Amino acid sequence: MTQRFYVTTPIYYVNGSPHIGHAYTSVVADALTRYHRMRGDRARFLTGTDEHGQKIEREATRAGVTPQAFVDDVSGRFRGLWPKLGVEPDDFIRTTEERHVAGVQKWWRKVRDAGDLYKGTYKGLYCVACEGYKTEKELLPGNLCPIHERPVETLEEETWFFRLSKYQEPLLKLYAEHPEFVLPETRRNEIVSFVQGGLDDLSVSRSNFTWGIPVPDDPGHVIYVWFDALFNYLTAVDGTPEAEFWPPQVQLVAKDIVRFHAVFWPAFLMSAGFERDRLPTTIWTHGYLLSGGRKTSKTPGLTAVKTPGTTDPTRIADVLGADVLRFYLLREVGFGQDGEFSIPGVITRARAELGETVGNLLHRALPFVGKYFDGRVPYVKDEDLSDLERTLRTRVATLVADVAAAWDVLAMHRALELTIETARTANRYFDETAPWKLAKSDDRTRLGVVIAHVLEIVRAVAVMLWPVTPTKSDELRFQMGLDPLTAHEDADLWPLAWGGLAAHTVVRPGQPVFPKYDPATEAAMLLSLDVRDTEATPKNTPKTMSTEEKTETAAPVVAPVVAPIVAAVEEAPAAIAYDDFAKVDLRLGKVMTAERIPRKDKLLKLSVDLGEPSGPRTIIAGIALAFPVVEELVGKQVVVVANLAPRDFGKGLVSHGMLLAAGPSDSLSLATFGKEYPAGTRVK
Ligand code: ME8
Repeated sequence: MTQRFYVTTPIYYVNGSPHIGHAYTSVVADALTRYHRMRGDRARFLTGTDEHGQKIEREATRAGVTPQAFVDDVSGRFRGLWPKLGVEPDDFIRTTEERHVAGVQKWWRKVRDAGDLYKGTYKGLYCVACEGYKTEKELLPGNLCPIHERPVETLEEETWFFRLSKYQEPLLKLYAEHPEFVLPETRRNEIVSFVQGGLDDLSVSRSNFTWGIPVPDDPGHVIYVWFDALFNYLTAVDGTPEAEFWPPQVQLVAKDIVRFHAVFWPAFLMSAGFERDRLPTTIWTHGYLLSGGRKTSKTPGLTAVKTPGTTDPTRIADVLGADVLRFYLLREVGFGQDGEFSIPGVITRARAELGETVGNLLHRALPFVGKYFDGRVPYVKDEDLSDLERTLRTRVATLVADVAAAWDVLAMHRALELTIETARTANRYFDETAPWKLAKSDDRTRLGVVIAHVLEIVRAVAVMLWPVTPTKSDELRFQMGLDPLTAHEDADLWPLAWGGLAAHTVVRPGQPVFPKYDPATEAAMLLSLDVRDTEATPKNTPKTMSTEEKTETAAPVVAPVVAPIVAAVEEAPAAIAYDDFAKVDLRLGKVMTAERIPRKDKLLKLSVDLGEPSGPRTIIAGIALAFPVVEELVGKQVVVVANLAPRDFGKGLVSHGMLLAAGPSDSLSLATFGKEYPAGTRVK
């Protein structure tokens, strides 16, 4: 049955050019939209640009142009990027558009009429880079914003306040009754503990600059940029709770702005009269793409620290190809986790999984069709199937269902892993059945069975890859004699049934679908993307064919090696006996609370549940620089050295354990497992 699917990305600030972090969220939204469309759903994908506020006004002044000229230029760069990445939003909203300005003023009046706006004076701290209010508690030493690491400003101005405090209980009820409202769970825990900590009323107008939407009936004020921006999701779908595409099923955000989306946004909507079933279904928070260990960012000073290459998505897509980049973004980083973006990594993935596994499968099979079956997909009778084919079909059917199930819960990395596993399964079947030997033995029936099965699996894989690599999937389909995949409402194109590639279809063999990366081309690619610091070290052993297969097919399959960035190797400590290792009691714990310690800028005080009857332990951990937003830690599963002697940090601070972590102190990651286990589980 056709379902409605409305997905949004944040609308991006136009204070600088788009980078790979923006590309990431938009590629995810595009892939999800394509997935839903190919399942027969009625889908809508919205993105756009956030163009008001003090930050933009200042950037325009710095550039010596009017704010309007400034935002027109930068917004155009975002809009121009999407076609280069194969990203096809249904709408691109700009907050300076009349439809949005009128919509926001309408919703302001609704909120005002509900009695939730009142005038007062705001006195406090503000980070212009976040366009967000800060409390002293959350600042880094030196009065720095924990997200942007830049000094905050002190504001004192007349303002309209929104009665956010009134929504504390309704919000907590929302999170309790609809745990799917904030995903993943760790983010929900953070948000719940933030709201439980108490909500202050929120200043929602500014009066000391003018680049914003005027407050209705109060011309001295402009609407706070987040009140303005969040309503874009509504104003873009014609602005009523009843609109066809309202509410959104998935609102994608990175963790820096989850609080705006999971706390302010539903509170604004409730105030404007939206019932629970008219609120967004899920605010889905993903992690950061890191470059050189830091979040990729428009703010100078936060980008690459070494030379891991450009973060300009246009340049990367121009050199490596949009589909290959899209595949990497969704495959490499577990959705919800942080991940280092690596240009050599894009090439490695593309070569090993798209080229050597998927492309190779097609180019291994097609020559047999030309040589022995008159260029047509062989006809297979049921009675010619062996147990091998029956097992293969069952395995593929399971994988196809599992891939869909992973897409349905936004586990795209897993969906792609299983998609590639489907191709691997077929490659193994090909090796096992050795069609080049069957060709020699003149067993045309058996040869036909094998080749038809391999091609059918390539078809299934191409379909499952289509949301991510639409162009390459259609190229695979073209060589198999199929038309480009075209989604229709009500038509589920997922390869659930065997046999989508009809017998006698005329194949159209051509060049390898995925690029070949010979060492010289690859080195040139890396250099043109500013990646230095590399060593030409072979990483993967290329897949080779037996000599017999080679002579049979003469198909191009041997892919050359990539030059990965090689991490510095530290000298290994001396070996220890197993008994020595066994003395270390490693346990899984769950972080219950996390707080900064005054005047200790590197340390955090955590209480960690190890499932002990005595209750959670206090652990003092030197991880503060990597977790500017301490709430992020709450709910996290961590690995604890549980039998370390207590360590006294003075002033009553005693640590009863140590966390395992890796990486530089300002971007370290905590050791964890892909799955949740009960607190206290032994790590062995
Ligand atoms: O916050 N890794 O705009 P923004 C992953 N205008 N995603 C990243 C990223 C990174 N390194 N860098 C950026 C704003 N993003 C507001 C939003 S919505 C009503 C207003 C992505 O230009 C990610 O989606 O700072 C993040 O939430 C968004 O860009 C922030 O974009």
